Amino acid sequence: MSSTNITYISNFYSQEESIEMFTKLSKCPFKQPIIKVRGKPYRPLRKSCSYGDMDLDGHAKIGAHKDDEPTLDQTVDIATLSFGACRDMIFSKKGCKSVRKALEAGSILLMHDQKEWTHAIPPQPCVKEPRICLTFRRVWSSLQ
Ligand SMILES: O=C(O)CCC(=O)C(=O)O
Repeated sequence: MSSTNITYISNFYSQEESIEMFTKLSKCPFKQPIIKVRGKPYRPLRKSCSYGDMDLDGHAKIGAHKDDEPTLDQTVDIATLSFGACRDMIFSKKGCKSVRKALEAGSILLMHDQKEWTHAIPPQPCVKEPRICLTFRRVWSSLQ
């Protein structure tokens, strides 16, 4: 697993803490803004607010992508906390076998140097419950 440059810790929060976090976070003002994908309006099944995302159920998905925006400090790990439903994340790199990792409630995922890897949340229609994730990144306040 280390070849994907991730560290995964299950039970970073206890089950009780994780349920409490989910309950509190559910009250946050998550919104579903209409976005444009290849010029066409699209309402994602993922709700967002400034500090996190909520997947309404297993139909919500994210395509393979890299978190490589120029505004992100690539020298700092990206951390994701997961609450609620367990969803999978798929890590892929050209020429390597993809790695599928279940992100359990109360877990933390650290993505280290991900320059060569993409990650995706595939649809899992059997998942009927919502999931909330909080993602922490260091963003440059201004480009130098
Ligand atoms: O849902 C997640 O845990 C991660 C979402 C994601 O891929 C991202 O924020 O770049």
